[in-house]
Amino acid sequence: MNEPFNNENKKTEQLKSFIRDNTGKPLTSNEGIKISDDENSLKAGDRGPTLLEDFLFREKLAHFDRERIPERVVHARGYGAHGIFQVYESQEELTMAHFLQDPSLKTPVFLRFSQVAGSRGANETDRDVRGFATKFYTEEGNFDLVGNNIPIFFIQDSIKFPDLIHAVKPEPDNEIPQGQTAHDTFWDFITSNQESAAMTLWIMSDRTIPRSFRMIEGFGVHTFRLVNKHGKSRFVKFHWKPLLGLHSLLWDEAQKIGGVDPDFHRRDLWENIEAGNYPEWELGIQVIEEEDEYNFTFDILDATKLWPEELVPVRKIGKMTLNRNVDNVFAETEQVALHPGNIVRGIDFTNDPLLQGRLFSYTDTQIYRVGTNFQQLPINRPVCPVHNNQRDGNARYVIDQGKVAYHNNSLANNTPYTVPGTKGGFVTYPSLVHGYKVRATAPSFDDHFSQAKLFWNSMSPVEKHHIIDAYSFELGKVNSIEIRQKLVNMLAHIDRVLATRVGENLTLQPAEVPESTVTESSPALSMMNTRYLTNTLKVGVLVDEGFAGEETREVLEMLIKNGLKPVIISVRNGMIRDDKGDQWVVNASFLTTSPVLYDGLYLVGSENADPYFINRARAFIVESYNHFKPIGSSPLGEKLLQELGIAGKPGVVTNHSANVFSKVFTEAMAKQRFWDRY
Ligand code: HDD
Repeated sequence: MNEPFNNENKKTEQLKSFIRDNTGKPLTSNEGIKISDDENSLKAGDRGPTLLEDFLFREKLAHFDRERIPERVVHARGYGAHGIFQVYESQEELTMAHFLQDPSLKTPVFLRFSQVAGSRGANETDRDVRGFATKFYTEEGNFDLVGNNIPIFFIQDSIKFPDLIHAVKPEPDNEIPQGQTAHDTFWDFITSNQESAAMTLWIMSDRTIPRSFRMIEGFGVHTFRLVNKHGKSRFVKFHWKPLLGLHSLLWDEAQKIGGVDPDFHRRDLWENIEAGNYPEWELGIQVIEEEDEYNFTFDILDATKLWPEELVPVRKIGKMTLNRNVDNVFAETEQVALHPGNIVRGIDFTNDPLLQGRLFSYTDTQIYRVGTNFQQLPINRPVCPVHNNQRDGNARYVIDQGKVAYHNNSLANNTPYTVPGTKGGFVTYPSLVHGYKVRATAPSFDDHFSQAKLFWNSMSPVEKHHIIDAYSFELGKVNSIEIRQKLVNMLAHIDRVLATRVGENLTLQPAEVPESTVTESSPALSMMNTRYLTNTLKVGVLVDEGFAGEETREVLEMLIKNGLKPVIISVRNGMIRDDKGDQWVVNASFLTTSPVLYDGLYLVGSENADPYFINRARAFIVESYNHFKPIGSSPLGEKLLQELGIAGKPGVVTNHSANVFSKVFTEAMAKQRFWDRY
C-alpha cells in the first residue's frame, strides 16, 4: 500500500537531504581527510618531479578527468526549473490518474526546456524546435510528458529518427554548421521525405525563435489514451498554454542575440524565477472517443498531423507554475532522465509508430548517458515508495536489506507483492490488435500537404512574410541547386504563392504539380491571436549625465507598476547623476548591452547630452524601430526622433505628461510590435 502523502512539495523535501552546503566548511578529500595545502602538489624537492604518492592530487585530477558525461544525442542544450501542477477539477470521468483527481493536490514537477539540434554549448536563439519536457512526481509514480513547442513532428515512424538527426546535425566531414537547419543534408532529408512538409512550415515560422521559454506552448505531440476507473479509454492529446502568451523574436534579433547573449533564454528564465515572476502554463486536453477513431480526414495516430482546435476543442484542466530554480544544473537539469514511456495508471499508449519507437529509445539512452541506476539519482527518484527485486549495477545508491531478491518467494512472504488493478496496480489497457507482421505504413498516413496548407492559410500576412523569408534564408545557405529546386517544388504542393515567392528569392520556378485544395484555416495556429501583456517585458531606459531625475522616476515607477522591467542604460557602467545631483545605478552600458535585448526603449536623454551618447542612442533607436518595437521619449529626446524621421510613427510615443505617457507607452509595450511600420 502507498505510504501517506502530504501536500507540500515533496520533491523539494526529498532533494534537501542530498544538498551539501560547502560554505564555511574545512576542505577535505572525498574520503573526508582534511586538506592542508590545495595549491602545491607533493614534489621531490620544490622544483619537482611530482610524486605518485600524492593521493590528494591523484583524487582531484582523476575526478576532474571524468567530469563530463555524454551530452544528449539530441536536445543537448537545455535548462530546467522546479514547480507544481494543480488540476482545476477532478478528471475522474476521463482518467484514474491520481494527480488529476483532487484540485487541492499540488504535484511537484520538473520542467526541462531544450533545443533539438545544437550541442550543449549552442546559442540559445538558434532557429530550432524547443523541447518542453515535464516530469510529474505523482503519488503513483513519475509521469513524464516529453513534448515540444510544436504539435507535430517531422516523421511518422521512429525508425527514421536517426536519419533525421544525422541530417540536421553538423555535416560529418567538416562539422559545420552548429545548431542550424540551414544546410544541404537537412533539406536533402526533408525533400526526400515529404511527410516532413507540414513540419517545415512550423519550423520556418516564428515559433522556432521564441522570445522566452516562458512564452512558448508545449505539446505532447502523440496521441495517448486516458483510461477511467471503469476501464473506458479515450484518445487524448496534451497541450501547455503559456499565460504570458506566445511571443517570438525576429530572425535578425535572434541571430544578433546569439552573439550578444548566447544564454538569453536561460538567463531570462533564471532571472524571472529569482524575481518571483513565476511562469505559468495551463494544461489542455483534446479528447476523441474511441468510436470516433476513423471519423477524421487524417489518421489520429499520425504524429505529422494535429487535431485542429476548431474541430476538437482544447479543454483547460489545470495549471503548472515554475517557482524554484535548481541548486545545481549538472545534478538536476543534466542528470534528469525524461522518458515518454513513464506513464501512470489512468494514462496509456496508442499504436502511434513514432511513440512506439520512443518507448525504447529513452531508457536506452539514459542507461548509456547517466548509468544503470539513473532512476536512483536524486532528481529522478519518484516521491512515492519504490520496492522491487532489481539489484546491483554500476553506482548503486540504495541499500536493499535481506537475502530475498526474487519473486515468487516464501522467505519474505512473497514481498514485495504485486498489486491488482483494482487496488492501484498498473494494468495495460487491453486494446485490440490484429494484422500481419509487415514493414509498412498505413495508407491513411499518406496525405502530407493538407495540414501544411491549413497551417499556411491560418497565418497572418506578417507571419507569411516571415515564413517566406525563413525558407529563402535556409535555401540560400544550401549549396545544391537540385535540393533548392526540390524544396520549391515541394512547397508548390502546399501553396503556389508560397512556392513562387520563395522561388523568386532563389531565381527558381516551381514545377507544375497538384496544389492542395484545402481552403480552411485554423485561427488557433496564428501567433497573432495570442495574449498581449506587459508582464516582465524589458524597457531599455537611455539616460545621460544630468537627465531629468524627477520626471524619469515618476515614469519608471508607473511602468514598474504596469509590470514592465526598466533597465537603466548609459555611457558608462557604475553610477550616474541626474539634474538634481542624485546618484542612479546604471544597469548596463552601451558597451555591455544591445537594443536586441529589450522589448522597447525609453529615451530620456539630457539637456546637454554628449555626442557619444547621442550617437549610441541613435543606433539603439534605429535598430529598435526596424525591429518594430515601441519607442518612448522624453520631450528632450523628441529632437532626435524628429531628426531620424520617426517622430509620430506607429508605436513611437512622446512624453508630455508622465501620467499620459506611461499609459500610452504601456499600451504600446503590450502590443509589442508595430507591424504597420513595414
Ligand atoms: Fe526525443 C530527447 C521530444 C521523437 C529519441 N526528445 C528528447 C527531449 C525532448 C524530446 C523534449 C529532451 C528531454 C530532456 O529534456 O531531457 N522527441 C521529442 C518529441 C518527439 C521526439 C516531442 C516526437 C514527437 N525522440 C523522438 C524519437 C526518438 C527520440 C522518434 C527515437 C526513436 N529523444 C530521443 C532520445 C533523447 C531524446 C535519443 C535524447 C536524450 C534523451 O532522450 O534523454 O532518446
